[in-house]
Amino acid sequence: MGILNVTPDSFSDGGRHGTADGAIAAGLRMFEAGAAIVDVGGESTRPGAPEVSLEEELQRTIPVVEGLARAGVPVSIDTMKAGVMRAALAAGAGMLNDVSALQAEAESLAVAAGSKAQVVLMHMPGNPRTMQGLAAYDDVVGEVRAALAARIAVCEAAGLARGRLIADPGIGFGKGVGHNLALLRGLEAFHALGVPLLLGASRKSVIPAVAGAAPVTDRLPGSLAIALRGAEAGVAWLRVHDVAETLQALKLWEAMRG
Ligand code: 7PJ
Repeated sequence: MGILNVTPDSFSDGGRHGTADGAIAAGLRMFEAGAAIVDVGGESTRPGAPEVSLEEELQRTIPVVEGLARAGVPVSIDTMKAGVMRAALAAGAGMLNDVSALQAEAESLAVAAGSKAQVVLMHMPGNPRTMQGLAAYDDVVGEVRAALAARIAVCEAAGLARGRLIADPGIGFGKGVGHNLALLRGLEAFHALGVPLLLGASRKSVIPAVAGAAPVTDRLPGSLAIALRGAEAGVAWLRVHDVAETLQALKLWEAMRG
């Protein structure tokens, strides 16, 4: 999954894609580099980021979703807003990626259930403004897994077939360095959820926390190390900024596995 941020304030590539056409071209390049899907996001979820209005988020994302879908690129929409989900589905998105696991807005569950889209349920305590104050766990793997299992049950009860669900431990969302590392160490435990897993750690702060200060654009080596850990653990989806580089690493990893 290639990350396509269409926000002016995203932490790792904020403002790189000034226009819809520029963003569509960047998404096409990711697809051509081998991304199976392009994840379009119009709201920064970095800790403390300002809220974005529905109008603003629609304006940022929908022309890009439409352009990519029209070009035959599979599209995921990274949003916590039911209105953005609805518009993105109409514009051709095939996957809903909600870092609140369909909890931020009451209608999101029904929008997802009423669609045919795949749905990524990510773990985040609270919301992007409160999550870092909620980074407290006795057993982070067990607690995150239990929370995801509860969301899967809610989705199934709402008519969302389990076969459409993907679970994600939410690296960096309401977690400290030790929690992130414990989740990465314990990824295999999440297979008990019975759905494919997604891992998003590309350029995240766990990398400088372990390896020493590095600006976001200098975190490719750490991002690749985590991607390979995800592959080893049998994660189905890797959400990454650097598609070609990640695929090169994965191909070598696979060829050496025997
Ligand atoms: C994630 C996400 C993630 C899923 C972001 C960033 C921050 N969606 N959206 N998983 N992270 N499913 O790109 O670093 O880890 S936004």
